[in-house]
Amino acid sequence: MSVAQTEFRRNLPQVRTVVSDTNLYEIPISPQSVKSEGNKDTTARRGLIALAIFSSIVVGLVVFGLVIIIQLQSEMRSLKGQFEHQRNQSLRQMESLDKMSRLNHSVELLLSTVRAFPKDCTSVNRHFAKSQNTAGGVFYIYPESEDKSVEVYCDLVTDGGGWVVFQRRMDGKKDFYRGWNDYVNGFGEMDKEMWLGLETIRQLTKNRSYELRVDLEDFNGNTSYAKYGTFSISYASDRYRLILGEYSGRAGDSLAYHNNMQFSTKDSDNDQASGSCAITWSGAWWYKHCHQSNLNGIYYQNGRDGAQFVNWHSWKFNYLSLKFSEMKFWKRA
Ligand SMILES: [Ca+2]
Repeated sequence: MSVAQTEFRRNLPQVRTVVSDTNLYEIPISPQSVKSEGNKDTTARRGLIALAIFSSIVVGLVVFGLVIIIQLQSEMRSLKGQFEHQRNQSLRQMESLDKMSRLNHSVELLLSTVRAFPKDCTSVNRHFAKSQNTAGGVFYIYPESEDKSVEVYCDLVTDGGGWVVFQRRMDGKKDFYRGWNDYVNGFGEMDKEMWLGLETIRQLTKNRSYELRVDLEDFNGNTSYAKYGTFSISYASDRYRLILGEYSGRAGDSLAYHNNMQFSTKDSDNDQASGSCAITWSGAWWYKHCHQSNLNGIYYQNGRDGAQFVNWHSWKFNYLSLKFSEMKFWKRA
């Protein structure tokens, strides 16, 4: 097309083609009509933009909401975890407290039993001593039943402890030259010079097997001991005969000579001598013809040789008087 033709075409009125039944017409398009089309396009675009903005906002809100929900769920899970942890911790603490409470109850029960009715010196507790010192203390024990107590001194230290002390010499303050009834019933204070009593010794040793231990000390501070694997004494009408087991120790065996002998006092001669050993040697013992030990003899304040004094012949190989003696028995395991 030439420039002239192009110019000619630009000057022609704009037309639009109309199809009517069988004829084809071209109708000029007025400028008003063209303007209206343009406005419609603009409105549509604006609508689309508004729609896009609206959609973006909605999508943004939805995304924001989802993020919040996810965060809340995460927080909830975290809180739930913390709660579970704390609950488990509390349960564990409650279980521990319950266990401790039950343990305390058991200990209290045990202590009350021990406090109330120890059967012998192996089950006493220092908390419930009537009086005590470094070596032991005075306790009530219940060897037969809960109705009948016996006051004894328990040696809780020597040779593992648990010994019932039934004889002690330590300072000469108590007179041991006494008659039958005193030796049957006992005399002295349990934590000082004392004799527990033949009947009590009989009752405490008659049902089970016991060991005997004799602790000795001279006036120079030397100590020694003798032990016997079994120890008991017979009943009253048999005059509390001595029944001993095998000897062990360092002091020598000065009691085997007296094994199977009956007990004698100055007013009850049950020995095998023609006279009264108790009177001759100023004591009370399981005398034979008469003795190799005399721990209930006269207390002499300094070491001195004499068979009437407190002595244990096989330790010193004479009758040197001793400063200290203790006789005690312990329940064999
Ligand atoms: Ca005699």
